[in-house]
Order: sequence, then C-alpha cells, then structure tokens
Amino acid sequence: MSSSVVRPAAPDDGTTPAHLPARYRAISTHLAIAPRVSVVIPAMNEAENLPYVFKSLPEWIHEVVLVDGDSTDDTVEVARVLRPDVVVVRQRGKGKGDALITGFQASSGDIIVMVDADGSADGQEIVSYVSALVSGADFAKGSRFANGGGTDDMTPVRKLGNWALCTAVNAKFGARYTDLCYGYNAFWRHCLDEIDLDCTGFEVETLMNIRVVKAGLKVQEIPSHEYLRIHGASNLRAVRDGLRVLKVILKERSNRRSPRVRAVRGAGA
Ligand SMILES: Nc1nc2c(ncn2[C@@H]2O[C@H](COP(=O)(O)OP(=O)(O)OP(=O)(O)O)[C@@H](O)[C@H]2O)c(=O)[nH]1
Ligand SMILES: [Mg+2]
Repeated sequence: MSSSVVRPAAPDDGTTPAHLPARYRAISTHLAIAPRVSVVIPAMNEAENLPYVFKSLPEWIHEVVLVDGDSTDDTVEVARVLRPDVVVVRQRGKGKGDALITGFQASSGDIIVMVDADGSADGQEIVSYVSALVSGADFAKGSRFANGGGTDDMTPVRKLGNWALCTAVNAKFGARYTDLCYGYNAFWRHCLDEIDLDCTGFEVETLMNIRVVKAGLKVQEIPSHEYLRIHGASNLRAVRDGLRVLKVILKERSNRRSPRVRAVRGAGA
C-alpha cells in the first residue's frame, strides 16, 4: 500500500527547521526540543578549567548558571569573559550541595543539567541526558559504570567505596543503580519539588539519587565518561565525604516514604 504522507526533509544545519514553531531548538539534524535547558556549574577556584568546560557546552542550551564558592582565583571574571551572558550567583553557605541548591533556584530552564567545573565532564554528552528526559524520564542519572561509560579519575579505593555505597542504596531503596556518587545528572525542574533537597556537601548526588527513587520518579541511567580533572586539586576527601554519604543513606532509610517503583529502561527504580 503506498503512503501519501509527505515527510518534511531533515534539516542539514543546526537551525530551527521551517516546519517547526520557533520555540523549538534544533539540537541535531534529527532532534529538536521546546524545553529550555539550564546548565548549573558549581565552581570553586576553577578559572583554569572553565575554558575547557564552557567550550564543550552545546550552543543550543538556554543558559549557564555558575555558582561561585568564594573563589580566590579569577573564576568569576574568566566565566564572564568566556560567556558574557553567564548567570553568576554566589552561594550563601558552604559546600558543593549548598552550591547546587543555590544554582537550581537561580536557574530558569525547564530542564537542569549539573556539570562540574573541573573539566571532568564532556558537555557534548548533554544531548544524551536531554534526549532521555524529553522521551519520558524524570531524572537522567549519569553512570560511569553503565555500558558505554567510564572513568579516568577514580582510584581503586574510590571505586570500591562508590560500589559499596551504591550497593547499599540499591538494597535499601530498591534501586538498580550502577553508580552513586557522580556529579553529572539532569532532570526536569518539577523534580525539585518532589525531592526537597536539604544538604550541604558532596553527599548531594546520593541524596538526589535516593529521593528520586523514594518519590517514584522515572530514572534513566546515562552512560557517561568522567575525564581527569584538568588543573587544580580535588575538593573531595574520600573518608570524610564517604562517611557523609553513609550518614545520608542511614538517615533516608529511617525516614522512609513509600516508593512507587516505575522503572524506565536501564537502572533506576
Ligand atoms: N561553589 C562551590 N563549588 C564547589 C564546592 N566544592 C566543590 N565544588 C565544585 O564542585 C565540582 C566537583 O568538585 P571536585 O573537587 O572536582 O570533586 P569531585 O569531582 O567529586 O572529585 P574528583 O573526582 O577528585 O575531582 C567542581 O566544579 C568544584 O569546583 C563548594 O564548596 N562550592
Ligand atoms: Mg572532579
């Protein structure tokens, strides 16, 4: 049977195709989206890394929100030179968790992507996160240990710690995660109302991963590659921060909400 459907030709450049309303942004020749994407970047003394981070961000994002943690180098100045439209906010308290919560509140997009400022995340992966969200996931959770992911940055001890904590979260909360303490994630803004973040430090990703499960949100893991920090030293202290993560797991366990299990493809619960 012949079809009379006339299919629009795929556009061959990055502009909005003529047959789409102007609010759609072309992401590739095969994908256009209406939602606005905010990239939230916590940064503390990352001036030397920002050129690499900003360069890897796709041009179709709506805004970049940089949350400065009282940097003593030129982090803010460099960000403004690289991207004059950057939204710079100074965090109120201390710690990465506090910075991210501040940045989420300051952002205006429908989708929020969390990206570290140390050059370990490739901004070109954002399309994978956004694709998962526009096709039905509530929360797109990066994973270095899903097929296709990887890490150049984790020591064997940190891998072991992350695995043990991830196993505990899976057992206690009925998730099927392959990674836990990873900073590259994306989600629809409505998730913030459901997970009600209240933390300050590096335990923030764990808290998010637990609360999205408890809230019954659709989680899809996105394979992601973590590169080495380019310049500077890590702010993470494995034992101190590992214990903070463990504390969050125990606290969330004793403070259970009834989970509604709705898995999308891959991990999540
Ligand atoms: N604003 C702000 N940013 C922070 C703070 N602590 C860490 N960051 C940023 O959070 C991101 C992740 O911190 P890192 O020090 O790279 O820690 P990590 O990625 O968990 O650990 P490594 O794998 O060792 O790099 C980086 O962009 C830091 O600059 C903070 O207190 N305030
Ligand atoms: Mg890092």
